[in-house]
Amino acid sequence: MSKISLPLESLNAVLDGGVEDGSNVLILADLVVDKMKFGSSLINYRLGEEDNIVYFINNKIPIYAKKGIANYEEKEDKIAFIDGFSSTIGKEPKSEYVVDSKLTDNKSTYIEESMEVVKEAINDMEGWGSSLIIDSVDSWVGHWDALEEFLEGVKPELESTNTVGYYLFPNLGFAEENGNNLERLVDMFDYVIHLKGIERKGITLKYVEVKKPQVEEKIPFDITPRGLVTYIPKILVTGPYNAGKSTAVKTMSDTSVSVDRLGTTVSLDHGKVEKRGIMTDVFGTPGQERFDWAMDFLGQSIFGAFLMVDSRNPRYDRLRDMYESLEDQEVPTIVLANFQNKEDALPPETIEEELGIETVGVDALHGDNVDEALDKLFDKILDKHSWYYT
Ligand SMILES: Nc1nc2c(ncn2[C@@H]2O[C@H](COP(=O)(O)OP(=O)(O)OP(=O)(O)O)[C@@H](O)[C@H]2O)c(=O)[nH]1
Ligand SMILES: [Mg+2]
Repeated sequence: MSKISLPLESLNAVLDGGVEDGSNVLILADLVVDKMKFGSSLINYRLGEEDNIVYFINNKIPIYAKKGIANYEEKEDKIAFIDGFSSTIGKEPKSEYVVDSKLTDNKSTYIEESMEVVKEAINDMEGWGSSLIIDSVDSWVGHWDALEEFLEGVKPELESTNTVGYYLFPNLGFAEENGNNLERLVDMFDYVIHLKGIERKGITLKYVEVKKPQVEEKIPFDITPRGLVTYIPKILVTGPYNAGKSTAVKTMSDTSVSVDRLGTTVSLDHGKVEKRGIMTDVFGTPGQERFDWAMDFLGQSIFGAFLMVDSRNPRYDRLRDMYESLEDQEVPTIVLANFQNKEDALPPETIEEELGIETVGVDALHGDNVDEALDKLFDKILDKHSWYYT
């Protein structure tokens, strides 16, 4: 048995590398999560890992699903579509594999035939190591016995061909405590991965909860055109006037925007950062006290913060005030001791001692140590962020 990786690094990390070969994986997606995009990301990723794909579609005609697959033309011979839908709407199916029964007829007959076609398609795939995608389980709701038979019937095929079966299922109201049906589903699968979404102060937080095996850690994520990333919605760069906040936002970001007048920030800096499979939005506040409203406004639902210091002249009192409000909200914070390229800069150790907050020395203008500081803050945030969701 070997582990098959999924398109999200931190998810693989909590699963010790991914899911077992030959297993059945239920992917339960809350409605705020675009299940279709998740499915495409999974397929694109597994194609990149040289998998063959058997893609069973029973909720749209396959042509719509093809659109989500990157380099479809190039990979065409690696993907077998099973059209489980056209017959239902009376359309001529064009795929290699077809389920003739209609979804609207006897469900058990439909599911049974689907199983036979899936088995055939898996066995036809050349080479070893594949992914089976079932999109979607929702039309089988209530037909739990038939679903169970399907899973059991397909399982030996998965195992003998080193294939993982992924079953996509929109969460149409299986609330957490909604007992029996969910429990039964969880029993049937080897893995249950719940893609959740909650609304927090105007931000939709999406995160992965692994229900089976039960994993405590939650993984915030987002779906980008290039695939899945761990997503941290808001990191703040704050600190006194002229400490180098705007410079730091610019240096650490792939793309950024600042609104400055006569060299001082009058609105928020905003940058997008993507590294180590983690994406985040970074916001820099204006440093002058007359702009403290920006902090009040941004200070809600911050995931982490950099407190920027001019190491030649740390304004400790102002910094302590600023830190207090972050501390109240238990925001993971790192002090950036900036201007380390200047002779008269105090060393980060001195500042850390004075403030009692983890401090990293940086030169924001030239980017020295900025990546390291980001890594540290990411780790701090991901270590403790599970409480955001409770
Ligand atoms: N030499 C050097 N110059 C820096 C460094 N960081 C920032 N600067 C310069 O310091 C000046 C102020 O930097 P900003 O990034 O605008 O400071 P800020 O904290 O955003 O300022 P406000 O928004 O007005 O509070 C700019 O001229 C930067 O180029 C650094 O590490 N080394
Ligand atoms: Mg600024």
